[in-house]
Amino acid sequence: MRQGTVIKAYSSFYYVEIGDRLWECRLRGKFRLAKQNVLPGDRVMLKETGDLTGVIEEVLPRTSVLDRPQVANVDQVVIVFACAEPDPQTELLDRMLVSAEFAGLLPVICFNKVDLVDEKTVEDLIADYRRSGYTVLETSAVNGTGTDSLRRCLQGRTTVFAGPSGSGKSSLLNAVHPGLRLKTGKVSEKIGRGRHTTRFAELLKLGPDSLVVDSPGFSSLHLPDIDKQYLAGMFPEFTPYAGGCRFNGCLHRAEPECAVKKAVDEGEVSRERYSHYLVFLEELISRERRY
Ligand SMILES: Nc1nc2c(ncn2[C@@H]2O[C@H](COP(=O)(O)OP(=O)(O)OP(=O)(O)O)[C@@H](O)[C@H]2O)c(=O)[nH]1
Ligand SMILES: [Mg+2]
Ligand SMILES: [Zn+2]
Repeated sequence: MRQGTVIKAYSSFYYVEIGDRLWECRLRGKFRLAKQNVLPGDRVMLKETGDLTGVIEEVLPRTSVLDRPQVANVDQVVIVFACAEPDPQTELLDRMLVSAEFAGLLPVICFNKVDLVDEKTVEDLIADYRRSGYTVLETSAVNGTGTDSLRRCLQGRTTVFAGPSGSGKSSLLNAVHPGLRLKTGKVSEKIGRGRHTTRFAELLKLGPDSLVVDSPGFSSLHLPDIDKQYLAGMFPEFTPYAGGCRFNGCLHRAEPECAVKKAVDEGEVSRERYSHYLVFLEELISRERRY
């Protein structure tokens, strides 16, 4: 048997890299029966069936798995949102931050297309996130702003690029690494959204120990099954206050003497982020009721 890494998967084929050769593989039936997905980034054992063709016999243990986009064994998520065209949806961004945290991945926020808006707009977008302790990059794939910082941030890691269609994920990857020549597509003028140009998640090599996954954009995201008590811990800016609430197990919703709510009222914590927290909390609670 040989060991390799799944680069991409489509229809019922899995492309597995071993050394610098690509093997076209199928899945052993037991995976289909168990409904176990084999994902880009997975390390697998395969049995040779012909010239550069094989059957995947085993998936090796994963260090991480992200649900959307579905990838295995990455250590960082660069969440790309455009400052405009399409307009950024901060609720989706906050969902993605929570999901990255839940998967144990380091999130980096990348506000792209800074060339399309004035400085004040960029600062307003970024302020809440920097204040919350996130790493935030400002980039433009068109004029090169921030591409050096982005390249440095990818160095020595395996990173997945995630975000809405048209935010510029593929364009940014081309900007940091022109050799990739990824396909990009114009944002529709009529509906102001991307055209889903990237169709499959694909693992790409930037250097000997730097890998990235370019992935298809998405516009909605189902939260993972998080215990409602843990949700607040996934909003890092709540942490310094959470211990000061009157009730143990305070969900920072309608409880009296809630230190998190007080911090929101006093402008210490972003009201918008807090309102997203409440939306997510309600989703998790109504999901618990259904089970
Ligand atoms: N003005 C401006 N346009 C950009 C920038 N980055 C990307 N674009 C444009 O935005 C459009 C979408 O870019 P893509 O790179 O295809 O976006 P994507 O996120 O990969 O989209 P999907 O593959 O559909 O998920 C293209 O027309 C790009 O030229 C930028 O920094 N500034
Ligand atoms: Mg793309
Ligand atoms: Zn509270």
